[in-house]
Amino acid sequence: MIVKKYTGPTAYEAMNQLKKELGSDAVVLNTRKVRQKGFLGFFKKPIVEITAAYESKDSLASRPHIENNMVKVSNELMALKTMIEDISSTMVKTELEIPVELKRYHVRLLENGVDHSIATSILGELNEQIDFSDKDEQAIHDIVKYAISEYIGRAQPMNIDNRGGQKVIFLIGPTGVGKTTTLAKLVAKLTMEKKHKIGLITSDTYRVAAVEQLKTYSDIMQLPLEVIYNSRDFNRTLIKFKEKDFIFVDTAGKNHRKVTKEDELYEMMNSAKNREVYLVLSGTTNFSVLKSIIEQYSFIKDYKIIFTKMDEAREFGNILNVKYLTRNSLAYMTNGQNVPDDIDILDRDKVTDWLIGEDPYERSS
Ligand SMILES: Nc1nc2c(ncn2[C@@H]2O[C@H](COP(=O)(O)OP(=O)(O)OP(=O)(O)O)[C@@H](O)[C@H]2O)c(=O)[nH]1
Ligand SMILES: [Mg+2]
Repeated sequence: MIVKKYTGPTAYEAMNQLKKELGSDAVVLNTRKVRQKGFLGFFKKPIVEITAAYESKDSLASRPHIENNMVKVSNELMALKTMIEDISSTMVKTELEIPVELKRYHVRLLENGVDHSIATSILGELNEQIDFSDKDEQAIHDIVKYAISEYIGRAQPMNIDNRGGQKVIFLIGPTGVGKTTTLAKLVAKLTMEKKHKIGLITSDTYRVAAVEQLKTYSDIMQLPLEVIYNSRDFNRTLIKFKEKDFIFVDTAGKNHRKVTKEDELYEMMNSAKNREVYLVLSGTTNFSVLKSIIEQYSFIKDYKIIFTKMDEAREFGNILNVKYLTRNSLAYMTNGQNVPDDIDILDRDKVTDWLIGEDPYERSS
């Protein structure tokens, strides 16, 4: 049996070519649209590829048990067909098509720092669901905007309803991303409500200055601060703080490549029953590093995400990139060094506008 591929601008033309060469006995195994190869192929119209199998007359005649062989061939064909269907179904997924109506959104997402495969997969999947060819500009814009904002999801800030008992809040993440500053912002905002009892813990004993840094904030806000060195200290401090509604735990920044679930920090985290964990990521970190950070922290399932230093970030695409990859909720965005003002609950509509807006730099005005 021989398997051959025929391509043409349309299925009709590919089929004609096939019939001319193989005759009408050939069996069509699969028909699919493919992109032309090479970089420029992405911009060209897809072509149709037909895969056909046929048995050459000579070989059939020369076999002694033709009937048996036909059964065998037919079984083989079935197996081959299944195999090719499997291959082509995975190929279609990676070759999602961006229709001309969505091209400009694709370009904008890329310009705004959304990863190529993520942008392609979001818009390509949208195109598989919705026919854009009969829609006007406004309708297309609304659909794309809605889709992106669904991917970003509703922000999940700190739940300050603590009827479920004392809440322990951990800020974790790489070095220097703004964990301590962000913690101070969150605590200061909560203190302003004047109705919660708050305790602070730092497990960052790695740097002398780190304890000092949090001590300064705890003095200003008149909140107790405990320094802990291990999980035994942590449990003791929880007991000491048993009257508190909220306990905030600042942790030492760690090179993400050295993060493991055996670290004592995670033992502590697991011993707090009612906890909220925030993974703090900087808006200035590039996507390939962010990818390896989220990979490294993936053993923690329930963390929410805070993006810091958005005032220094050039693009906002990483918000969508990280959300798309982790599926974890986004919570806050920080945009400056001022405690407590420079923090906001992540605004999905604003982020969506930045991602598909005409001018990515408009946001800074
Ligand atoms: N521009 C800008 N700077 C920020 C922001 N948040 C924090 N910073 C600055 O980033 C620097 C590091 O902040 P820290 O809060 O000490 O960071 P950290 O994650 O606690 O650092 P380590 O504990 O050493 O891992 C400080 O100079 C902060 O003022 C922000 O939203 N925007
Ligand atoms: Mg710190």
